[in-house]
Amino acid sequence: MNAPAAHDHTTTQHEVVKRLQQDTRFVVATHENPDGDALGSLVAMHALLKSLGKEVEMFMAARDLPLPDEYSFFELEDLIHTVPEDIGERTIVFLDCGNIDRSPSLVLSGGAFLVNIDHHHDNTRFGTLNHVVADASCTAELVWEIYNELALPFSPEIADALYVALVTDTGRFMYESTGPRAHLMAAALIEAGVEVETIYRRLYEGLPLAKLTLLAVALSEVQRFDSGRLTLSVLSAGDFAKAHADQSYSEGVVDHLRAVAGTKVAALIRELTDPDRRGERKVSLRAIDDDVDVSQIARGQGGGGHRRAAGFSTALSVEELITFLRGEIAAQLSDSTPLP
Ligand SMILES: [Mn+2]
Repeated sequence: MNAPAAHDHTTTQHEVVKRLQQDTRFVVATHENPDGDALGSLVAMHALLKSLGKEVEMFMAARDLPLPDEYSFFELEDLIHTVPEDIGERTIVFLDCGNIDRSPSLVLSGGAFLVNIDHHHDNTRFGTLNHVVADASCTAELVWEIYNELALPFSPEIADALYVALVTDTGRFMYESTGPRAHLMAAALIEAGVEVETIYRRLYEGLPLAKLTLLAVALSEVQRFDSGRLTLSVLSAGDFAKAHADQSYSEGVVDHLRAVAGTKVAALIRELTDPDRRGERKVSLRAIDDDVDVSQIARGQGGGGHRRAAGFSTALSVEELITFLRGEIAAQLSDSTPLP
């Protein structure tokens, strides 16, 4: 049996490769609150450009640092927090960014050329060149394929970065997005030296006690609506303070909510604690199947994401949010599942 073909996106991939080869100065950037895929893709693309002999800097907002503990091993080289003076002459490579508004690097849109490499189906195609592959398991899969096209070797550190992106974005190879390419990529990376168990420990063990405390609070405040089809929890700024928890410690909480029987949509509402974002809340949404498209709900509030995993920020109160979410779910399910 032949190996499954690469995605049918070879044209844009060639165009990306041409750009990377021909241009000389770059900035690489990703979305705010970067996750494993964002960071792994960023680090791997930075290294790729370096190995092509390019001048490249990595843009990340100061407020996204320090990175969450599980990602603290990522080495962020050539890191900048402000827009370089010569931005108008640089090519910007955006990674894993569905929507330019989700990126604090919005200001970077003054670049000479924007390359947009992503796998969000609702990507707004804000780039000059858009390499958007909705059925890729992660953005890092696309970066890995670019390495392959260029026949560039990568260091064990880059293999680790790509593997972390792959494992986290596929829910450890369990989400719907996990295709044959994801497993081929994993095999190649393990052959390149990834130590699977080391990565497992970095990502999922050695967690700060405060993270467990915060999870306990979230689980003790679970609420269910409409016969349980909406399962949600709320974390206030006070909950974070009491648990001595960073905002990033809430990562993964929503997956516990999704797992409850009868749930169609799980939501975690958390109040932001940054002084400059007081009163704002972040909402993480998960759907258990295709009956509800949570990215559509998120877009209604200026956010976005995948059909089964999406999010948005809002100034709405908790009560308003719950009303909004129940209404959106009811609207999407109106044909098949009328409210009792
Ligand atoms: Mn991703």
